[in-house]
Amino acid sequence: KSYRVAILGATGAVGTELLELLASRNFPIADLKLLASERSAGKTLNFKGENLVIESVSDRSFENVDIVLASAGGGTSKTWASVAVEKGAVVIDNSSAFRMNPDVPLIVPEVNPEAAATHKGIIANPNCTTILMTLAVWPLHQVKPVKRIIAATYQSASGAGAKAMEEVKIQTAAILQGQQPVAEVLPYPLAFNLFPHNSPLTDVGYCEEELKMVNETRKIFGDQDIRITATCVRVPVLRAHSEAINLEFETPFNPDEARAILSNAPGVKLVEDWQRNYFPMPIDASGKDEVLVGRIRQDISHACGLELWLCGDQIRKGAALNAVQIAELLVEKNLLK
Ligand code: A2P
Ligand code: 11C
Repeated sequence: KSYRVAILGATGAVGTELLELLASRNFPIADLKLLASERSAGKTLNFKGENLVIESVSDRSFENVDIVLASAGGGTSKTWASVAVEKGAVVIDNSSAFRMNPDVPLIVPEVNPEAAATHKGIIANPNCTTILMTLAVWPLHQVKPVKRIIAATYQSASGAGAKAMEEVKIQTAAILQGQQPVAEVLPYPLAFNLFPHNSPLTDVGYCEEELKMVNETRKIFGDQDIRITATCVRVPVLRAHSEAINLEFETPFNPDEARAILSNAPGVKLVEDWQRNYFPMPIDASGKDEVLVGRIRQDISHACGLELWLCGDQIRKGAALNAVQIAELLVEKNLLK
């Protein structure tokens, strides 16, 4: 059996990756529709050697569609997800619009695939930093429950979209030529710089990105008691996010045991060469499906603490790959309408 798929936001950083993944993973496609804003209407994108014409999204876009992969921002998803569901499609939404809605499953296929069975038309793809962190923490949490997570992120430009990636390149070139960098997409120059994450600040002093890590991880783990805090930072890296994670357990967690667990964990690749001081780096994670995890060590400040470091491709596992894996899960479990 094959399916009629639409990509909403096909021209974006995640949209173009979705296109590549649907082709490379041979997703069973009967028909593929590329949707974006009217700015892109009439342009083409290549899929398996064929140039497909991009359409401006409208009511009619979702007729005769089985699966919508949406990655065009929260506002666009809020406008179109219900229209698509009404017309009979299942929407896998990459935005934050529906993630905390109790009727919407929030899924990392390696962690909580069973949640897919409860969907009512919309399934949410978690935030990239959340996805990457859950892949490393969940296998350990299965063996010994994690009490508290303290995360610090080093997030690439890709998290702010294709235009932000382009902006960092232009800023870098400008600085190298002795000119002032111009920031239009991101709030401040990112080249040769970094700044606390650019998502809106909330009244508890955390930015939205930090609270996404807290609330989404609890929902995915099905554990509202787990204590989580995060500091999210944007760094001048193009497309892979890094995270320093401190975990506190009820009882000590031997680093070698954690290493053994993570070397067999789905979606995770252990990268550690203590002799060479070689550990996960964004340039090695870019373009890869796995989240690279390493530098696992005893927290010297806490007997039950464990430190680890990870890097994962934000556009791939942090967004597009996870969404395509959810689509594959729906096919495998026969959960499409
Ligand atoms: P477009 O290229 O036509 O603006 P990114 O996350 O890389 O910035 O990409 C955002 C994606 O969302 C792009 O494909 C963009 O299309 C699409 N998009 C943005 N606003 C809308 C909208 N109002 N309706 C449909 N697609 C949109
Ligand atoms: C970033 N995580 O790196 C963000 C981008 O809720 O899906 C995606 C925001 C989201 O800036």
